[in-house]
Parts: sequence; C-alpha cells; structure tokens
Amino acid sequence: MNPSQLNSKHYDAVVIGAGFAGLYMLHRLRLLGLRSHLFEAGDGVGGTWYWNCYPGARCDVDSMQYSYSWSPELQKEWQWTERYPAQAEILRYINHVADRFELRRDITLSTRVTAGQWQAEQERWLVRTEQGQEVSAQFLITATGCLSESRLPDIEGLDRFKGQVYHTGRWPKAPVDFSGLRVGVMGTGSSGIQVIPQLAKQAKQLYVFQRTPNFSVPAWNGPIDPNHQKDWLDNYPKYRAMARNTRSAIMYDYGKQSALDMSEQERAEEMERRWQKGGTNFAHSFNDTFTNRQSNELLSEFVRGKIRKMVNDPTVAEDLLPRDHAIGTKRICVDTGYYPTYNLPHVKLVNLRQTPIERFDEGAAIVNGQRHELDAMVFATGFDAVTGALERLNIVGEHGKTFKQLWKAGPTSYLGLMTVGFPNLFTITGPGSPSILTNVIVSIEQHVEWIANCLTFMQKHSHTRIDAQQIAQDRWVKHVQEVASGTLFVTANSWYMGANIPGKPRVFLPYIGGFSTYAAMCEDVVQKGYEGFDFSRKSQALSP
Ligand code: N01
Repeated sequence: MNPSQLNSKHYDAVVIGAGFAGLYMLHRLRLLGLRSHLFEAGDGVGGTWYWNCYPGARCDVDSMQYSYSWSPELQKEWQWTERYPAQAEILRYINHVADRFELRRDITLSTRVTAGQWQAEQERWLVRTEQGQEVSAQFLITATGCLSESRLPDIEGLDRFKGQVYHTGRWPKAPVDFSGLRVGVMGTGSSGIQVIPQLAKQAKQLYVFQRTPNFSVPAWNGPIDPNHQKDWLDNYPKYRAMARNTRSAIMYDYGKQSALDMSEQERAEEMERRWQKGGTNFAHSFNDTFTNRQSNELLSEFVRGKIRKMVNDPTVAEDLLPRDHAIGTKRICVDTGYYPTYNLPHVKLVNLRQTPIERFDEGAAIVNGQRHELDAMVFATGFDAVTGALERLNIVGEHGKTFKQLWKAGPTSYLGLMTVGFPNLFTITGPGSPSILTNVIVSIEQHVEWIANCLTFMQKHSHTRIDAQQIAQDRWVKHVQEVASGTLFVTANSWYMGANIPGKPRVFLPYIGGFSTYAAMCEDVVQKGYEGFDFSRKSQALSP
C-alpha cells in the first residue's frame, strides 16, 4: 500500500516491523479476522535480513532450521542451497513468504512509526508515522527486532571524515566497490568477523581497528548436503518438535559432560571433533561451559591455540586472542577465513587496547599520533540491542511515560510479552524473553502464537483490554536476573548486558532459562487463566 493512501484509518491491530516476526503476526491476525496493518521503515520486507546486506552476511543457524515451521506447504517447497544461508537467500525466502501469503496488501513500506499514545477513553492506540499519518488500533504489536537499532561510536572528528562511511547494519542496497581503496573497519563481533575477509578481497589496504578480540569458530560452509536436506524435509514435524524441546530451540549436539569429568585426551578429542564440525554448536561442547569458569577456560584456551596456529605473525596472533571474557558469554562468532585474513600483506590489525583511537580528521583515523589514511570506513559496531528499537518508537503508555523513561534502571516486562501500563501492546521477542539466545525464528513463532491465542481468548470472552499485573512483572524481572546471575554471562561486557552502550543500565536483557522451559511457563500461565494478566471489557468488542 502507498503511504499517501493512509489517513486516519482505524484498525483492530497494527504491527510494527516486517521481519520474520511482523510477517507471521500479520498472517495470524488475518486468520483471526482482524483488520490489521503493518508499518515497515525499510523499502522492503525482511527486517534484519533487509538491513544487514553487507558483504559476507550469513546466518549462523543451519539452513534447515532457520525457517518458519507454521506452514507444511511452505516448508516442503523451499529448497536451501548452502549449509548456512547467505543474507540474499534468506531475503529471497522472506519475500517469497510475503508473496505466497499475499501479505503485501496490508503492509506500508518506507514508513517509520515515530510515536504511539494510549487513549484510555477509547481504549485504542494512536500511532503516528514519520510522514505524519495517524492511525488508531485496539492492539499494537511491536516486531521491531532485538538487533535493529544500529549504532555508530562517538569518536571525535567522525563528522569531519570525508571518506565513505558505512555501518554493517545499514548497508546500502547498491553494491559497494572497495577496489583500490584504503579501508578501515571497526568492530570484531559477528558482523565484523564476517565482513573483514570480504573487504580484504577488494581493498588496497585494510586496517582493522580492534578493541576487543572475540572467539570465532569455523563455519565450514558449503553447498547443502542433499541427504541432510531430504532427511529434514521428510521429518520436519519431528525435528521441529525436538528443537522446541531444547534450551536453544536448535537441534544441537549438546555436550553431556563437564570438561572437568573428562581425561585430558578425551577432552582434546571432543573439542577437536566439534571444531571440525564448526558452528555455534562448539560453545555447547560441555554441559557446564556457561556456568563453570574452569570448564569454560579449557574450551577458551583450545580456541586460542587454534588462533595461534592460523595466524603467522605471533604478535598479531597474540593481539587476536580473546582474554577478557569467557567463551560464549559474548555471542560466539562463526567465520569463513577470518583469522588467515591477517596473514595477507595488505591487512593490518590496529590494537585499540594498546593504542586507542584519538580522532578522525578529513582523511584519516589517528591512533596514538599516527595517521591511517582512509578512503572508506566500515563500522561493524553493533546495536542498541533488545531495548533500543522499542525505546525509539516513542510510545507513551497510560501513565504518560515512554519505555525509555520507564527503563532507566533496566527493562521491565512480564514474560517479555507485555509491560505494565501499556495495555493491549505486545512486544514480540521483548526484553526478558529468550529471543536472541535461541533460534530466534522459533522464539518468534512461540510469541506470535501465544499472542494470537490470547486475542482469540479475548474475542471469546468479549474482553477489550489486557494489561500485565505489576506483581507478576516484578516477579518476572527478578527471575530473569536471578537465572542470569547463575551463569558466566553476567561477567562479560556484552550487548546482552547493555555494556556496549554508554549509560545503558547493566542488566541481562534476554531470558536465559532456556526456550523449552520458557515456553512451558507461558503455556502454564494460559492454563491458569492467563495468570498475571488483567482483562476487562469496556468499549466495543473485537470484530469477529
Ligand atoms: O555487533 P557486536 P555485531 N571503539 O556488538 C566494537 C548478531 N549477528 O553487529 O567488544 C572500538 O557484537 C565492539 O568492541 P567491544 C549476533 O547475535 C549474527 O558484530 O565493545 N570498537 C565489537 O567488537 C551478534 O552478537 C550474525 O570492545 C568498538 C563490535 O564493535 C549481534 O548480531 C551476524 C566501539 C560490535 O560487536 C551483534 O553483532 C552478524 C568503539 N567505540 C550479527 N564500539 C550471524 O548470524 C563498538 N566497538 C552470523
């Protein structure tokens, strides 16, 4: 739909964001017979996979698992080509879904939601867009993603830098040619580790400005094994159910033993076997990787040994060794040729821990008084994760406050689904839900289905308003932090902890109790009559 066609429309439900979450939500709302509309800031669907189209962008969840499970037909007809799907292939898949289920007619692209206001009298949300449109909706559902609010670091002089500037999370749609250029890249998380080997293929000179080294495991990506694909296609319902029954919602080979209960040789063989398989599964080598520092250190040291072997210059290798966090407590990275990139003569690692970046000027990054002349600068500096996109929406609840105003000491939510004082507003993969600690599509489906079932319940009972109870929310917020504090995750300066954003409160943002446990808790809440939620009936009932 063209943005100019929208004016003062009244909907049953408005969804924000056309990624995996928003598209499925829209589909389910339609099945409920609700008049629904979706706003998307980008000029295409795809969410994360629309914005992060930098060279090398690829998912680190196995292709056969990184897809919707809610349509057996869709599941059967789509063929993946590689072990891990590349960004372009996932984007094709999402576009296929949008077409196949005729979702586009209820989607307005290129339209950012910039404000929302609860109208208590009408029991409706008034939603405004950047273009000045206003619509109202009984239900507002955010599908804005956990890693969508990209951030550039605040470095003196960056605004004066005359070269090209890119952020991996806002990559241009037209191909960028770095051939013959002197390129700088900052950030060595999952995005940086993927983009760096690709930039090295083109750039005349590549400077990697690294503050913190990360642990990365080889992807061993390649064409998908046809037998693997066939096996999954033949057994999808069984495998999906098995995945949902795990803590990560991924069919992993979860280690069953502590590293400390194995002999040195057994341990070495096990780590080597898992390294040869590659992927994020490596972090699950032992059953106590995330809770036992000694066990974790054995796994960390194994990876350090691999890095030393892959990088020729021992000084560079030393700079690449992660020592400030336990493996996995910052999201483990998965790479294709990352470490050997540092053996190329035109690639230089600049260790910002030893020599911090001072400033940019028109043509260079100045580090410790030394100019690094640059034609382009790529920032892979991450996101204001989990809460950033929600806060940016500028939604005012019935208490007259926005999420940003309320969340000064950390986000508050009940089950990551609703926040007290924002009636009829659901947050798909909101703070305090497993979301990004899992195969996020599974978490999205669980949330969307829970919300759709809740709306069905409301229709059936002619309820018009739902809100979370304060006591239930307080208990949940406490539980989320308690579970996290039993793990090593809280010891890392990660985006999980809000540590990458100056001034952001240090609390653990997702729920680490495990997907299967969490989904069972959500189901239990329903079985107990939506325990912890208040319903009421005031205005017109939902349309049938
Ligand atoms: O972002 P990040 P990302 N000066 O926050 C550095 C998912 N993802 O976009 O650690 C210098 O992890 C920062 O350094 P430090 C995945 O969940 C998945 O890479 O703060 N450096 C860090 O090195 C992932 O975890 C996939 O010291 C600065 C980097 O920038 C999440 O998205 C692919 C700096 C940011 O790393 C985010 O990943 C891509 C400064 N001022 C992303 N500020 C796959 O599925 C920041 N940095 C494979």
